[in-house]
Amino acid sequence: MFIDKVWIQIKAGDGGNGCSSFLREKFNPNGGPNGGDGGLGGNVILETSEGHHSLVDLSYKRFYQGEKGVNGQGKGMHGKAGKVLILKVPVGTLVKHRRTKDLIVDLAHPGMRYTIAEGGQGGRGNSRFASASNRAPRECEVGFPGEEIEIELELKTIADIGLVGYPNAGKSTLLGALSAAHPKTAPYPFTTLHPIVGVVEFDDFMRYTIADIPGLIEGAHDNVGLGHAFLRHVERTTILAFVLDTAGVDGRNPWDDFETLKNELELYMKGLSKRKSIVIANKMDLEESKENLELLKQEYPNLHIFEISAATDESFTQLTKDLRNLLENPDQII
Ligand SMILES: Nc1nc2c(ncn2[C@@H]2O[C@H](COP(=O)(O)OP(=O)(O)OP(=O)(O)O)[C@@H](O)[C@H]2O)c(=O)[nH]1
Ligand SMILES: [Mg+2]
Repeated sequence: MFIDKVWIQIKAGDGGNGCSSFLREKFNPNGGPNGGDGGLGGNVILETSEGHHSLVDLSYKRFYQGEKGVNGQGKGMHGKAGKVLILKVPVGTLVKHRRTKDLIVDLAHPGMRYTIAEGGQGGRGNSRFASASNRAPRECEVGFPGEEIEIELELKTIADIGLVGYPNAGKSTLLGALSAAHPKTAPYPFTTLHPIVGVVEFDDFMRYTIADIPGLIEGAHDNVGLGHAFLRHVERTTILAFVLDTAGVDGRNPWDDFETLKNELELYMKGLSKRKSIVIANKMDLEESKENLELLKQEYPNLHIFEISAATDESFTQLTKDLRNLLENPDQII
């Protein structure tokens, strides 16, 4: 299951209570106060994890609570702090106040940690209240409450390249060919039902990520097809790669597809269609694609167009290198 939006209630652990007690020994029957402090309540922390690709793990439960600090005890024993609760989220998770929608933090990098609710301080034991005028205080504090908050988590995938295209254009076939990801591919529309991110790795350890999202069709902004729901996952990509069915297998043509796709992006988010873009002219193994490609080039003489056949090309080494080059030098893209 893929879930990219969820709201949860969080409460950090309360502090442990302070203790009221007095030293009682055989030869010291009226010893001083020795009640220990309560332990700190456990914080609740959000942590990004590269092993998590959706917020599904947080969708089964609404309420998450940090552990309470242990109460203080006699003989000056302070209570232990409550255990910290760590909630793992995918990289690219935006954390907002549930009601105001104000952004609290953008967990955009791997290994990021953010304390979303702090545990309460432990209450002081009676030994803390001793003074010259009151050497036998009975007073002690209860622990302070942990912070509470309701948050909304929204995943906006962060990838270097976002594949955008009509259903069946070959986006998933391409992702499978370029990376180690194994997305499902099939000759019918809407095979991909949720975003998948693949990683392309080089011998010098450079790596970049590619996000494959469900296909878009005209009217997506009116919720036709799968609608715009998944476009948030290409909002934050550096380069958009429009994957076109150059052969027009489904009875359309690549230049109209390109215009419609750009239009849908713009209707989803103003300015998105102006993002640095390239075109991947796919299905070049089919005869009809040759003429269509020439017409596409005539229509868009300045576009970066890569001609490929995701299904039949034997090597994608050049394409992966070219994409790397563009990521490292995005100014080359007009
Ligand atoms: N002839 C030919 N067929 C291709 C090529 N690339 C993909 N296909 C076929 O086109 C069909 C759709 O491919 P997918 O990769 O599932 O397409 P998609 O863009 O991910 O589609 P959705 O997930 O539905 O949006 C599959 O049957 C592929 O085998 C290609 O270069 N040449
Ligand atoms: Mg697909």
